[in-house]
This record gives sequence, C-alpha cells and structure tokens, in this order.
Amino acid sequence: MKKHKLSTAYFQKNRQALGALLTDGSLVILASGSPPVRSSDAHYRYLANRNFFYLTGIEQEGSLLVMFREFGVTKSTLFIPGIDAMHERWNGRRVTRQEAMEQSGLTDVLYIEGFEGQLADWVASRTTKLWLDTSADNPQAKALKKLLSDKYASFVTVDVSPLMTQLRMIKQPEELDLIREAANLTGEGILAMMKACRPGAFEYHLWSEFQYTLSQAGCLEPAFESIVASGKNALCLHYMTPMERIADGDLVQLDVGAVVGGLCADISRALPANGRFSPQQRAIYDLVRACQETAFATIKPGIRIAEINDACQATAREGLLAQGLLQTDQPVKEYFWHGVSHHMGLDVHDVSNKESLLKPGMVLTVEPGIYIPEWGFGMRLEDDVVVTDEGCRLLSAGIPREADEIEALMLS
Ligand SMILES: [Mn+2]
Repeated sequence: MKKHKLSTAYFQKNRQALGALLTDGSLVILASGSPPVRSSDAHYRYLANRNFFYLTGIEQEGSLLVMFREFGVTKSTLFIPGIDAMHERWNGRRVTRQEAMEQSGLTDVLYIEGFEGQLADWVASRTTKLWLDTSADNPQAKALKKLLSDKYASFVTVDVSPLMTQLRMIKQPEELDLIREAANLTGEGILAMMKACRPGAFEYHLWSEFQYTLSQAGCLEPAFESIVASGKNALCLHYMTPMERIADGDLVQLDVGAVVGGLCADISRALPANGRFSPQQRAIYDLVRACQETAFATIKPGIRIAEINDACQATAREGLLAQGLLQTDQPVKEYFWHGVSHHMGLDVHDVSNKESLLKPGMVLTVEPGIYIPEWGFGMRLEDDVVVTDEGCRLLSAGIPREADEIEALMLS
C-alpha cells in the first residue's frame, strides 16, 4: 500500500536539524495557531502553522512546541490542549498525548495548562536567547508574543523563521515522493476536467470535477483555490469566480493543485474548449512550451531564480518578435506578465530566500505565461521540478503536456 504521510522519523530529523543551528541557551517557541474566522462564529478549515507542522507533524490547534538547547543537547516539549468533553462534543476530538507522541516522536508531551510554569523555569534559570516565529500571523502566536514581552521584557527575541526557511527549502526524499503523489492526483483531476470541457459547459463544471477527484482521494482541500478561466478570464491571473459559460473557440486556463500528506502540487494547463487549438492559440501554446523547455535547461545548482526568468523572457521575446506581436523597442513584459518559478512544498508558495542560490533538493514550479489582451486570451503552462546535482527533474512528468497530446485526449 502507498504511504500517504510523512514519517515520524522525518519530524525527528527536522527537530535535530533545527537544534544543530541553535547555540546553547536558546529557547524556541512555536505555536500551531488557530483557524481564522470566516464570518460570525464560523471558521475556515484549520491548518497548523507550517513551521510548527514541519517540526511536529501535529495538526492540533492551540498547541506549542518548545525547544531548549543546553550543553549541546536540544530538548523538545510539546504542549497540547487538555481533554475537554464539551469542546470535543461540538468541535471533534483533540489529539491525545499518546497520539501526539506517536506522530511526532516526542516523548515529552504535556497539557498546555502547564506551559507558563515550565516557561518560568526555562526562562528564569537558563535562557539567553528567545526565538519566536515572527512570520506567524495567528491569534495564538500574537498572544504568545505579548505574554513573553509582558513577562520577560528584558529578553531580546530573535526571529526563528529564517532558520526554518533554510531547512524547508531543501526537500527530503519522502517529501519528493509525496509531491509526486500530489502531482499525480492533480493530473487525475486535470484528466477529469478535460472530459468535462466542451463549449456550453460552465467553468464551475470543470472546477467541480477537479474538486470531486481530489475529495474522492481524501484531499478535501486543494493546495489553493482552483483556477478555471475561459477566454479573456485567463487575463486575470488569480481568477477565482468560475461562473461563466465556456464558448466555442475558447482557450480554458487551468491552474490547480492537490495536497498529499501535507505536500502540495501546482500545475497549469490550457485546453482548447472544442478540442482543437486555433492557429493563434497553437502559436502561443508552442511558445510557452518552448519557454518551459528553456527553464528546464537553465535550472541547475548555483543559479538564482532570476536567471530562470531572464532565460524564459529571452525565449518569449524571440518568439513574440517572430509572431510580429512585439516590436523590437517594446519590453517583453507587456506580454510576459509574471515570474516563472517559486519554491513549493508544505506551502504552495513555499518559504524561500530569494537571494539564495539553487541547491539540489529544492523544488520549484516552472510556469511561464504569455498573455495577449488584443487576442482576447492568455495562458501559462506549469510543472513542478526538483533541482538535481546536474540540473532538474520533473515531478509532474505523467501529466499530458504537449499540444498534440491534449488535442488527442480532448477529441477521444
Ligand atoms: Mn504556481
């Protein structure tokens, strides 16, 4: 049977890796957070703060991870909310101490009520440096910050998120496996959308096919709001109101991603609504595909993401000049609107340090896009790659990508 989650060893290894970056006397405190309010007393679906999750594997709101480094050894303690029958009757059961131990590999799992007492001991006696995740934007993290600044005003707090970013940027083999699985599931959803795509269908028919495919595989929430944009709607990059009827001759932009075991995929395809690309659509499709190939050939350790952008823009410029769409004195950015790559992992737009050079194990999207308002459409193609020692390797290799392949599938 396939495994669909990260192993306990993964979280243990991550804590060790963070510990190795800390000096003696360091106290790190990370909050799991709480779901944001949607409206009135309704909340959005909960997702634990990803830095907290990276170190624990725990999806329990209102929890804290404390890591304390002393004599070259890092001791980690997890605090979870206690048993509360009335709360659980309404909101579902909470993770138990036993479950938390098994999931995280931590042996010290305590109830959150004991946190402040423990904190006094750690801080008063031995801490010299207090690390908080200042990138965390949730009520629990804010309350923690306030508690610490009220009670321990003399401590200088340091932001732990740059260290987390440094670790999270390099993906481990089991993360890569799950990203591949997420890409495969995304591919299944795209095939279902291709079957549903025809003139007269509504954008939401495709949207719901994707949602259905993911839900059937146990992925109740995609990595991000699915984009299905027909015709000129694709000229809005983050089009999120898929309510329009698809017309004959439209190009339909898909930008979608599944999540498996916490790891995301992010894939874009463009479909001809009636099964055949028009000559104009085909010309732009082939040019965007050429930009993708340029990116695949450019990505290797030691370069910056900006270099991938530059290379793709050069390919796009050449193609647009040949099409007569671009004049020599015109900037290519008039048709090439957005960057080509971002990091991807536990977050679809994963944490990254823009200045850092690419290294093996980093996962990037490759998503060149060309948008032609005067032709009434635009499109991007997006795949996911891992940087290798020599270059890069596709993680979304199985998803139909070539124009001929797409047409054959749409007409079958
Ligand atoms: Mn993307």
